[in-house]
Order: sequence, then structure tokens, then C-alpha cells
Amino acid sequence: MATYIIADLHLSENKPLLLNALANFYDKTLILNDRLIILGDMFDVFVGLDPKSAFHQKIRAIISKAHARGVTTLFQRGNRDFLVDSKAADYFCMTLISDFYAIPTVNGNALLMHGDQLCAQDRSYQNFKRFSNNPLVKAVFMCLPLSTRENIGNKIRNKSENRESRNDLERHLNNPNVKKLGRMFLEKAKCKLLIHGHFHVYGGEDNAFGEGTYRLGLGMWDSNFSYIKIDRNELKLVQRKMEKNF
Ligand SMILES: [Mn+2]
Repeated sequence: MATYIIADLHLSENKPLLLNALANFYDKTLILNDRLIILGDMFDVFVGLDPKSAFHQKIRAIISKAHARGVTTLFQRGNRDFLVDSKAADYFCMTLISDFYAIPTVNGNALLMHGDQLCAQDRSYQNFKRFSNNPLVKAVFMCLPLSTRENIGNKIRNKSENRESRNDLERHLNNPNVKKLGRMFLEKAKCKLLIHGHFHVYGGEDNAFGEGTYRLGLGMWDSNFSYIKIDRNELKLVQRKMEKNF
């Protein structure tokens, strides 16, 4: 009965290898009664459920196949797929969890979040997120034709790609505001350990948000993939070559 955590797969229709990697990860790593928690940005962009999309159908097939053999999947939204609601999550055979989610580990309680919440200094993005999370705005957006939503989604993605250049993200992690926010989130959740994705920077950091706190960051799935495994004996962060997953 282990918990696995992954993030930032950035699945898209034109990268079938990534879908394959997810399917193989389930098949090779997860067994009966294990659960997988996906910490957001599973999709490169998500502008609403499209049951007619072969891409969405494939994702559902992978996750429901795992579900049928006793592997459950929990999903937390990232900045690229915050439009996944509980209905869409149901379709993909996942359970939607809150943006801040604490779980017990052998090393104490861990706070799980995508990680974009640490980037509060990015005003335009935070404003956009607040705006688009408004239920009315969301409802209006979802009434637009799929192709229009896709166009808007692609524009947003390109913008955030510019913003999310690797150096920027790495620098962000050391920003005093990020440290302050991280400390605040941890204190609020009564946790010492923060587990996140978003920055695409793999690795752990001791005393990341003050004495006695630590941080585990998951990388993006491309030439490598990373995951965290938590069971009753251990908590470990693992990175492997993607080839091992094909
Ligand atoms: Mn992200």
C-alpha cells in the first residue's frame, strides 16, 4: 500500500510517447492498493473535457485500466490544467483533491501542492488565475466552442512558457518571497515537508523554508521522469531515465 506522487507530465496530443510513459509507469510500478497522486500539469493545456477526443479517451483508458486492478488516482490541479473539475476528473477515473493537500509520511505530515502558489510575485499570472477561477467566468468560458477555447488555451500556454523558462523558475525557488510563502503554507498546514512540482527542478532541499523544514521538488517528464514513493518504511524521491519507461 504505497503512495506515489508525480507532476508535470505535460501530456499533449502530439506527444504520444508521454502517454505511453504514463501507461508504463502504472504497469511497471504500481500494484494493488497503491495510489498515484498527480500534482498538476498532467496536461500541457486543458480547456475542458472533450469525450470525442481520442487523446482524452486514451488517458481515461490508461487510468481506468489501473483502477480496474486496484490502483487509485488522485489529481490536484496545476496552472495548466486548473479547469479540470470533478466531472472531468471522474471521466478520467481520478478523484479531484484540493490545491493544498496534506498526507502522513514516515517523516511527518507532508503538504502537497502544484507549486505555482509559491509564485505570488507573478502578479499577472495570479490575477489571471483568480479571474479564471471565478465560477461565472469559468461558466462563460466553457460555453465557447471547443476550437475557441483551444486557441485561448494555446495562447495562455505560450505566455506561461515564456514565463516558465528554466532559469527563471530555478531562480524563483530561491526568492525570499517564495521562502516566506512556503513557510506560511507549511505553518498553516502544520507540516514540515513541502512536496511540489511546477518549477521543473528535481531535487530536495533541507531547511528550505526555515530550520527543520524541507522541500522535495519533482521534475518534468521529458528525457527523465521523477516520482516520490511513500510507504510505511520510507519516503524517497527518485529520478530515472525516460528510456527505462518505454
Ligand atoms: Mn506548472
